[in-house]
Amino acid sequence: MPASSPPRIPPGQIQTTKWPVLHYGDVPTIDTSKWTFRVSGLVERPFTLTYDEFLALPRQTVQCDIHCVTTWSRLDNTFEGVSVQALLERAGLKPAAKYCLVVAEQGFTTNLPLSDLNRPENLIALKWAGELLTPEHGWPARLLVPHLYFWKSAKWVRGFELLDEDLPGFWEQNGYHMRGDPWTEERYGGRGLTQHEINKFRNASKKIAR
Ligand SMILES: Nc1nc2c(c(=O)[nH]1)N[C@H]1C(S)=C(S)[C@@H](COP(=O)(O)O)O[C@H]1N2
Ligand SMILES: [Mo]
Repeated sequence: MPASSPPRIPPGQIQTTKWPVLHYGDVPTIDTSKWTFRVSGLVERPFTLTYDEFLALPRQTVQCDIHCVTTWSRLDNTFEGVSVQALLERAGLKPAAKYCLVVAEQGFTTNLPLSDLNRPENLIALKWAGELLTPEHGWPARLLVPHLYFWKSAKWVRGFELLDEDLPGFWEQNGYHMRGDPWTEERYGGRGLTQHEINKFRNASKKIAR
Protein backbone atom coordinates (compact mmCIF):
# COMPACT_ATOMS: atom_id res chain seq x y z
CA MET A 1 0.00 0.00 0.00
CA PRO A 2 1.46 3.42 -0.87
CA ALA A 3 2.43 5.46 2.18
CA SER A 4 -0.10 8.11 1.19
CA SER A 5 -3.16 5.80 1.44
CA PRO A 6 -5.20 6.53 4.53
CA PRO A 7 -5.92 3.48 6.71
CA ARG A 8 -9.26 1.76 6.15
CA ILE A 9 -9.64 0.04 9.52
CA PRO A 10 -10.13 2.35 12.52
CA PRO A 11 -8.24 1.69 15.78
CA GLY A 12 -9.48 -1.28 17.79
CA GLN A 13 -11.45 -2.74 14.84
CA ILE A 14 -11.05 -6.13 13.12
CA GLN A 15 -11.96 -6.73 9.49
CA THR A 16 -14.75 -9.20 8.71
CA THR A 17 -15.91 -10.39 5.32
CA LYS A 18 -19.27 -11.58 6.66
CA TRP A 19 -21.98 -9.10 7.51
CA PRO A 20 -23.04 -9.76 11.11
CA VAL A 21 -26.62 -9.01 12.20
CA LEU A 22 -26.98 -6.96 15.38
CA HIS A 23 -29.99 -5.32 16.95
CA TYR A 24 -32.07 -5.15 20.09
CA GLY A 25 -35.34 -7.09 20.03
CA ASP A 26 -37.01 -8.92 17.14
CA VAL A 27 -36.97 -8.22 13.41
CA PRO A 28 -40.20 -6.25 12.94
CA THR A 29 -42.98 -7.44 10.64
CA ILE A 30 -43.65 -4.55 8.27
CA ASP A 31 -46.66 -3.93 6.07
CA THR A 32 -45.42 -1.63 3.29
CA SER A 33 -49.00 -0.50 2.58
CA LYS A 34 -48.92 1.17 6.02
CA TRP A 35 -45.24 2.18 6.02
CA THR A 36 -44.43 5.90 5.93
CA PHE A 37 -41.31 8.02 6.08
CA ARG A 38 -41.81 11.28 7.95
CA VAL A 39 -39.61 14.36 8.39
CA SER A 40 -40.88 16.65 11.15
CA GLY A 41 -39.84 18.91 13.99
CA LEU A 42 -37.86 22.06 13.22
CA VAL A 43 -38.51 22.11 9.47
CA GLU A 44 -40.43 24.51 7.22
CA ARG A 45 -42.39 21.83 5.34
CA PRO A 46 -42.91 18.63 7.35
CA PHE A 47 -43.89 15.74 5.09
CA THR A 48 -44.93 12.11 5.16
CA LEU A 49 -44.25 9.79 2.21
CA THR A 50 -45.84 6.42 1.55
CA TYR A 51 -43.69 3.46 0.52
CA ASP A 52 -44.65 3.88 -3.15
CA GLU A 53 -43.85 7.60 -3.02
CA PHE A 54 -40.53 6.82 -1.38
CA LEU A 55 -39.62 4.22 -4.02
CA ALA A 56 -40.29 6.82 -6.74
CA LEU A 57 -37.64 9.24 -5.39
CA PRO A 58 -34.27 9.52 -7.16
CA ARG A 59 -31.68 7.00 -5.95
CA GLN A 60 -28.01 7.23 -5.33
CA THR A 61 -25.30 4.60 -4.84
CA VAL A 62 -22.69 4.84 -2.10
CA GLN A 63 -19.55 2.72 -1.69
CA CYS A 64 -18.42 2.64 1.91
CA ASP A 65 -16.85 0.80 4.81
CA ILE A 66 -18.93 0.12 7.92
CA HIS A 67 -17.66 -0.05 11.48
CA CYS A 68 -19.60 -1.63 14.35
CA VAL A 69 -18.76 -0.58 17.91
CA THR A 70 -18.50 -4.29 18.82
CA THR A 71 -15.20 -4.11 16.80
CA TRP A 72 -16.04 -5.55 13.38
CA SER A 73 -15.47 -3.53 10.22
CA ARG A 74 -16.70 -4.51 6.77
CA LEU A 75 -15.03 -2.90 3.75
CA ASP A 76 -16.39 -2.08 0.29
CA ASN A 77 -20.14 -2.15 0.74
CA THR A 78 -22.43 -0.83 -1.99
CA PHE A 79 -25.67 0.66 -0.78
CA GLU A 80 -28.41 2.17 -2.93
CA GLY A 81 -31.03 4.51 -1.58
CA VAL A 82 -32.44 8.00 -1.30
CA SER A 83 -30.13 10.88 -0.41
CA VAL A 84 -30.62 12.12 3.15
CA GLN A 85 -29.63 15.61 2.01
CA ALA A 86 -32.39 15.59 -0.61
CA LEU A 87 -34.94 14.66 2.08
CA LEU A 88 -33.69 17.44 4.39
CA GLU A 89 -33.85 19.95 1.52
CA ARG A 90 -37.39 18.90 0.72
CA ALA A 91 -38.37 19.57 4.34
CA GLY A 92 -36.44 22.85 4.60
CA LEU A 93 -34.37 23.08 7.77
CA LYS A 94 -35.23 25.84 10.21
CA PRO A 95 -32.18 27.70 11.56
CA ALA A 96 -32.88 26.33 15.05
CA ALA A 97 -32.49 22.74 13.84
CA LYS A 98 -29.15 21.50 15.16
CA TYR A 99 -29.78 17.83 15.96
CA CYS A 100 -31.85 14.94 14.72
CA LEU A 101 -33.57 12.12 16.51
CA VAL A 102 -33.87 9.30 14.00
CA VAL A 103 -37.01 7.24 14.55
CA ALA A 104 -37.42 3.59 13.60
CA GLU A 105 -39.88 0.74 14.13
CA GLN A 106 -40.64 -0.48 17.64
CA GLY A 107 -39.65 2.82 19.27
CA PHE A 108 -35.96 2.50 18.32
CA THR A 109 -34.23 5.88 18.07
CA THR A 110 -30.73 7.22 17.54
CA ASN A 111 -29.47 10.79 17.74
CA LEU A 112 -27.10 12.72 15.50
CA PRO A 113 -25.86 16.28 15.22
CA LEU A 114 -27.28 17.75 12.01
CA SER A 115 -23.71 18.21 10.76
CA ASP A 116 -23.29 14.41 10.81
CA LEU A 117 -26.70 13.73 9.24
CA ASN A 118 -26.61 16.36 6.50
CA ARG A 119 -23.80 14.80 4.44
CA PRO A 120 -23.77 13.69 0.80
CA GLU A 121 -22.85 10.05 1.50
CA ASN A 122 -25.76 9.44 3.90
CA LEU A 123 -28.70 7.47 2.54
CA ILE A 124 -32.00 6.01 3.42
CA ALA A 125 -30.77 2.74 2.00
CA LEU A 126 -33.08 0.35 0.19
CA LYS A 127 -30.52 -2.01 -1.36
CA TRP A 128 -27.17 -3.56 -0.55
CA ALA A 129 -24.98 -5.13 -3.26
CA GLY A 130 -27.78 -4.58 -5.76
CA GLU A 131 -30.47 -6.48 -3.83
CA LEU A 132 -33.21 -5.22 -1.55
CA LEU A 133 -32.10 -5.21 2.08
CA THR A 134 -33.01 -8.40 3.90
CA PRO A 135 -35.42 -8.03 6.84
CA GLU A 136 -32.64 -8.60 9.39
CA HIS A 137 -30.51 -5.85 7.81
CA GLY A 138 -33.35 -3.33 7.87
CA TRP A 139 -35.80 -3.93 5.01
CA PRO A 140 -37.67 -1.95 3.78
CA ALA A 141 -35.32 0.94 4.61
CA ARG A 142 -32.43 1.77 6.88
CA LEU A 143 -30.39 4.84 7.55
CA LEU A 144 -26.77 4.74 6.35
CA VAL A 145 -24.27 7.06 8.04
CA PRO A 146 -21.00 5.41 7.10
CA HIS A 147 -18.58 7.78 8.85
CA LEU A 148 -19.95 6.96 12.34
CA TYR A 149 -20.23 3.65 14.20
CA PHE A 150 -22.94 1.56 12.65
CA TRP A 151 -25.41 1.79 15.53
CA LYS A 152 -26.29 5.27 14.15
CA SER A 153 -27.46 3.56 10.93
CA ALA A 154 -30.94 2.75 12.22
CA LYS A 155 -32.56 -0.27 10.62
CA TRP A 156 -36.31 -0.16 9.83
CA VAL A 157 -36.10 3.63 9.82
CA ARG A 158 -39.34 5.65 9.67
CA GLY A 159 -38.32 9.25 9.94
CA PHE A 160 -36.35 12.21 11.24
CA GLU A 161 -37.36 14.60 14.00
CA LEU A 162 -35.28 17.79 13.79
CA LEU A 163 -34.52 19.29 17.17
CA ASP A 164 -32.64 22.14 18.80
CA GLU A 165 -30.96 19.82 21.30
CA ASP A 166 -29.27 16.46 21.35
CA LEU A 167 -31.70 13.91 22.81
CA PRO A 168 -30.09 10.52 23.41
CA GLY A 169 -31.46 7.63 21.38
CA PHE A 170 -31.84 3.99 22.38
CA TRP A 171 -28.21 2.85 22.52
CA GLU A 172 -27.07 6.30 23.64
CA GLN A 173 -29.38 6.05 26.68
CA ASN A 174 -27.76 2.71 27.36
CA GLY A 175 -24.22 4.05 27.55
CA TYR A 176 -23.14 4.44 23.93
CA HIS A 177 -21.46 7.67 22.93
CA MET A 178 -23.60 10.63 21.79
CA ARG A 179 -21.59 10.97 18.55
CA GLY A 180 -19.73 7.72 17.81
CA ASP A 181 -16.71 8.57 15.63
CA PRO A 182 -14.86 5.29 14.97
CA TRP A 183 -11.55 7.05 14.19
CA THR A 184 -11.36 8.55 17.70
CA GLU A 185 -13.03 5.51 19.30
CA GLU A 186 -16.07 7.35 20.64
CA ARG A 187 -17.55 4.05 21.78
CA TYR A 188 -19.13 4.31 25.20
CA GLY A 189 -19.74 6.75 28.01
CA GLY A 190 -19.79 10.04 26.13
CA ARG A 191 -21.52 11.65 29.08
CA GLY A 192 -24.27 10.95 31.58
CA LEU A 193 -27.80 12.19 31.00
CA THR A 194 -29.33 15.00 33.00
CA GLN A 195 -32.86 14.62 34.36
CA HIS A 196 -33.87 17.36 31.92
CA GLU A 197 -32.60 15.31 28.99
CA ILE A 198 -34.37 12.18 30.22
CA ASN A 199 -37.69 14.06 30.55
CA LYS A 200 -37.29 15.77 27.19
CA PHE A 201 -36.46 12.45 25.61
CA ARG A 202 -39.54 10.72 27.04
CA ASN A 203 -41.80 13.51 25.76
CA ALA A 204 -40.19 13.60 22.34
CA SER A 205 -40.30 9.86 21.83
CA LYS A 206 -43.94 9.66 23.02
CA LYS A 207 -44.82 12.24 20.40
CA ILE A 208 -42.96 10.66 17.50
CA ALA A 209 -42.67 6.95 18.26
CA ARG A 210 -44.05 4.67 15.54
N1 LIG B 1 -33.86 -0.40 14.59
C1 LIG B 1 -32.62 -0.73 15.00
N2 LIG B 1 -31.57 -0.37 14.25
C2 LIG B 1 -30.32 -0.68 14.63
C3 LIG B 1 -30.08 -1.36 15.84
C4 LIG B 1 -31.20 -1.73 16.63
O1 LIG B 1 -31.08 -2.32 17.72
N3 LIG B 1 -32.46 -1.40 16.16
N4 LIG B 1 -28.80 -1.67 16.20
C5 LIG B 1 -27.71 -0.91 15.59
C6 LIG B 1 -26.44 -1.56 15.77
S1 LIG B 1 -25.84 -1.61 17.36
C7 LIG B 1 -25.69 -2.02 14.72
S2 LIG B 1 -24.09 -2.54 14.92
C8 LIG B 1 -26.26 -2.08 13.35
C9 LIG B 1 -26.11 -3.49 12.79
O2 LIG B 1 -26.63 -3.55 11.49
P1 LIG B 1 -26.59 -4.93 10.75
O3 LIG B 1 -27.36 -5.92 11.58
O4 LIG B 1 -27.19 -4.68 9.42
O5 LIG B 1 -25.14 -5.32 10.68
O6 LIG B 1 -27.62 -1.73 13.33
C10 LIG B 1 -27.94 -0.62 14.12
N5 LIG B 1 -29.29 -0.29 13.84
MO1 LIG C 1 -23.66 -2.21 17.25
